[in-house]
Amino acid sequence: MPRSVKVAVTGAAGQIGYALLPRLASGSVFGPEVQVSLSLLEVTPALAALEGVVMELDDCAFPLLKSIEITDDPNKAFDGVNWGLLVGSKPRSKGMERGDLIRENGPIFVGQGNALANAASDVQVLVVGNPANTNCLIAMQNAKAGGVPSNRFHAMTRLDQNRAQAQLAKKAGVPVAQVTNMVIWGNHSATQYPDAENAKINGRDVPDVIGHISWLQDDFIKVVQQRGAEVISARGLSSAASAANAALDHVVSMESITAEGDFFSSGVISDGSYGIEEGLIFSFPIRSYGNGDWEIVQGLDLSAFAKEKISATEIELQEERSVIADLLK
Ligand code: NAX
Repeated sequence: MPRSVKVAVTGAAGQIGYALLPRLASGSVFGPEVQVSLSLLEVTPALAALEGVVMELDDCAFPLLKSIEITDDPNKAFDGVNWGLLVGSKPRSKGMERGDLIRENGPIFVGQGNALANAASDVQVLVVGNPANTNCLIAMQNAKAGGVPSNRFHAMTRLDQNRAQAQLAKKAGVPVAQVTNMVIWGNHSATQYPDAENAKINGRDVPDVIGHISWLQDDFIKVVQQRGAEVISARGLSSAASAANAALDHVVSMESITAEGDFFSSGVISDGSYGIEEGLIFSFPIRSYGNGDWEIVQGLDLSAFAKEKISATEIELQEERSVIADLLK
């Protein structure tokens, strides 16, 4: 019998959901031997639209798609799941401050954190919905009481990593696959620090290959930090295909053992590595063991420039946490 995996996707009727679900169901993520059951969560008013997405998934006739359930109840959505992709959250509306968005979306992740107690014992969670790091912190803290280990929670910074790799590849005129060891430090926000100093192109240090240090310390960082806003201004909608792709890249990385010497970026609970306050959800370079466990890669050199950037993003995360302190158990 083929192995099977049950995946919950929240906000499944949204635009990232639309790009994510066919690829999950097609077998391109878990491989040709693994059947996929989808458990899709939406708010009640979006269930009708979600039915339409389910019709389309049916019409794809994916041989590996075992079942699809839809619900507006988080307790049902997370029942027995091996993966929880927490995409759903309210978008930032016109004139809304970041603090308002944090307050608006925080309670969603209290409820979903509690409901994750119903998940399978090997559950892994990826929070995509913004503000991703702080939402992840809320879900992680609230899931603790239900026995879900804190190391199962990740906030997505893989899109930022992919964006940074793409920019470096363009600048160096090399295929993107040659850009490795790309770490995004900190928050998935405009304070994130994409670290070119530790990245490699074909195994060589990026500053040695590109040489243009002022570009690396200025334009490169700004382009990566502002890429989401740039996509919105061009498309009129936020990144969806690339966000879905990054979420699936994260799943594939976590389901595999990271190659010796390599790492990828993910927002995980800080253990104090690199001087970051313990307990924050902070994006670090991590290596996966392929079974849900991971480690933060130690020993990367950080210049004074890098330390200053990393400190700024840590302070932003501490401030975000203070806005939702009452939601942390
Ligand atoms: P959409 O507005 O298209 O979809 C969001 C969906 O979530 C909607 O269908 C909505 O009904 C649903 N939803 C809202 N509250 C919910 C709840 N309590 N339970 C279940 N579903 C709920 O947004 P989309 O473009 O799909 O983006 C989703 C989230 O990803 C947003 O918060 C967005 O800011 C965030 N992003 C995060 C990225 C990252 O790199 N971490 C990048 C892309 C994206 O901007």
